[in-house]
Amino acid sequence: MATNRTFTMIKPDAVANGHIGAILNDIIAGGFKIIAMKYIHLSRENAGNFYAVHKDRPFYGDLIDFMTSGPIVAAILEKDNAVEDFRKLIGATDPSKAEQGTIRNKYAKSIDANAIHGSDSDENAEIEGNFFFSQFERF
Ligand code: FUP
Repeated sequence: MATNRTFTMIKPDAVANGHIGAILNDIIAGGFKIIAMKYIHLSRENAGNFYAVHKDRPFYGDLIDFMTSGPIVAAILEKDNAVEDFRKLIGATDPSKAEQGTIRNKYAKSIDANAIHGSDSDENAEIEGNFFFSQFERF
């Protein structure tokens, strides 16, 4: 079932490389409305909790190191069919496989430093948005 909200993070590599503005432009040009947004530096505890689903994967330690290496931009986005359409806009997890013109194709360098996150299901969009934003901030 399509819902109208998804959750995203502009990751530390894209922030450090000066791509926040360009990525937000792409998101807005893609038809998404920004519902909530914050610029924060994740603690190891917060990053560990956010990525708990990956804790047994071989890349988990590197993922936490990377996601705490600098600030990120977290946001809730609204559009019809938001989860699926946003995954299309950002492209494949591995930027070398991401379609031309997608955010990862344009701004990501590797599968770990891949510029941006997008929720993979309506359920996770809700969980991830709630992780970063209080009810008051989500209006
Ligand atoms: P995605 O949903 O596209 O963000 O991808 P996954 O949920 O599979 O992976 C979450 C994050 O783990 C990725 F953004 C980057 C990291 N990752 C790696 O570092 N190596 C991998 O082989 C796969 C994922």
